[in-house]
Amino acid sequence: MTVQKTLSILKPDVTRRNLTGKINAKIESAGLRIIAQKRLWLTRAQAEGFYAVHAERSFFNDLCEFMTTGPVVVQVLEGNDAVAAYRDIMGATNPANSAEGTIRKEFAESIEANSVHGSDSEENAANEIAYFFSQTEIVG
Ligand code: IDP
Ligand code: MG
Repeated sequence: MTVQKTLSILKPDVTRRNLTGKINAKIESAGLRIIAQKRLWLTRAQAEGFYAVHAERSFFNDLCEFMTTGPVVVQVLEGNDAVAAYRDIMGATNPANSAEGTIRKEFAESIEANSVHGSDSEENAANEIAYFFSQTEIVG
């Protein structure tokens, strides 16, 4: 096991339904520590930049639109194998396929409005963290 950091985003469907605390409780119950956190209203350019790897996907425009419909909460999570650990508690992208007890199973509204983002590799985590946070904002 290695201590890792990962980038989490609580998406606009979470802030709209006032579920920030409920999701944070699930994150902390899983042993992950929230070592940086801020609430932002992403611009279209910020959303497009963040999801640039998906630029060719059919859902890219809708996704960027959705991500700017309200505030998000961006977070840095730290813990043992944090990248995989967070992906585990997030559940599958499509909540119809998410396992019981996962965040998306419990809270996601749809495959698009699926409540949370989590980095999918340690390398992407480092890039995604740097996209939103400066080193001085991360307090482990
Ligand atoms: P992930 O968030 O589970 O890593 P990705 O494939 O990286 O899933 O997709 C990024 C985000 O794009 C998803 O979380 C979801 O919000 C949205 N998305 C993915 N696939 C679809 C789709 O088929 N239709 C609509 N939105 C999608
Ligand atoms: Mg992804």
